Amino acid sequence: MSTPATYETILVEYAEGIATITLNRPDSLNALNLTVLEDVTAAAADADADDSVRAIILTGAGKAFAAGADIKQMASLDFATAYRKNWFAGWSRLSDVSKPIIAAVNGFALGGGCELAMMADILIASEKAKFGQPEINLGVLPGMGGSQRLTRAIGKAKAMDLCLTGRMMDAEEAERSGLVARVVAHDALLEEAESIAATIASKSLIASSMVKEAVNAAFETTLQQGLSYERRLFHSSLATNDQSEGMAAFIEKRKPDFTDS
Ligand code: CO8
Repeated sequence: MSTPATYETILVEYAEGIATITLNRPDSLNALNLTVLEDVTAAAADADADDSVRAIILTGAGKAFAAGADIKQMASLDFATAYRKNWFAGWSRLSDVSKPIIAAVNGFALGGGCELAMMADILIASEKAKFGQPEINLGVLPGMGGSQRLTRAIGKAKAMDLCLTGRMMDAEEAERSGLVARVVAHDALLEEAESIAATIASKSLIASSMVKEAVNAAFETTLQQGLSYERRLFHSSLATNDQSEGMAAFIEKRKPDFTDS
């Protein structure tokens, strides 16, 4: 595999088709500042462009995934600057990544940290994980998608509860609510994330990217538009060598050898 670039606020490792991006500011509970934004989005774009990477894991060092936007940096931010620079809009670059992203939530995922996790495609949580949108305690509101993605993920009742009270929800409640796909023992979190990533990495990259595109389209379209979009993507998949190989392998009772073509 190729060697990833190095960054100030994150660790990046490539191994066996998986890029692991670790938020690495444990002293501030991986609070998200502009450098973190630039580092994470650049590392994710690099991994997306690198042919040796087939899935991406995003996690945090220490006891937090990320405890939100960096309050110390944000405290002096004024309206004019934030508005003119469209402050923190750059996080949307993560949504341009076509390869599947797994958020392995190891601890606190609060405010922008919860919102960052929700930008991933699959969320798995350590039993120690805690989720919340505590911005209201700071006299502000979610600003990186908490009011939108959380509401779509867990519905109005729980989203209002979390955003208006600022309370935290534990991993079990997060799974029950539909925010996370799996909860695992804390020490098994990375292993589980790697196992999911390896499973995805063994598939056709074209098919996994199309799955991601189709599921995400469900949040942007009416049902009829979404069904039509999915059907057209399916039709397109018939033009790939991986479709011929996948179906031939099934009929010949052997493992497919996908070539991402
Ligand atoms: N920003 C900066 N520093 C932080 C943050 C943060 N979000 N969270 C924790 N830290 C720092 C603490 O200040 C402390 O630093 P120091 O040792 O220098 O005092 C260190 O991390 C350890 O934290 P604690 O001592 O507080 O650790 P505890 O285990 O006692 O508490 C908590 C853990 C409960 C997670 C607590 O740290 C906390 O409540 N943190 C803040 C959580 C929060 O309010 N998050 C939301 C921030 S706002 C936001 O995310 C908005 C996103 C949208 C942006 C807008 C886009 C347009």
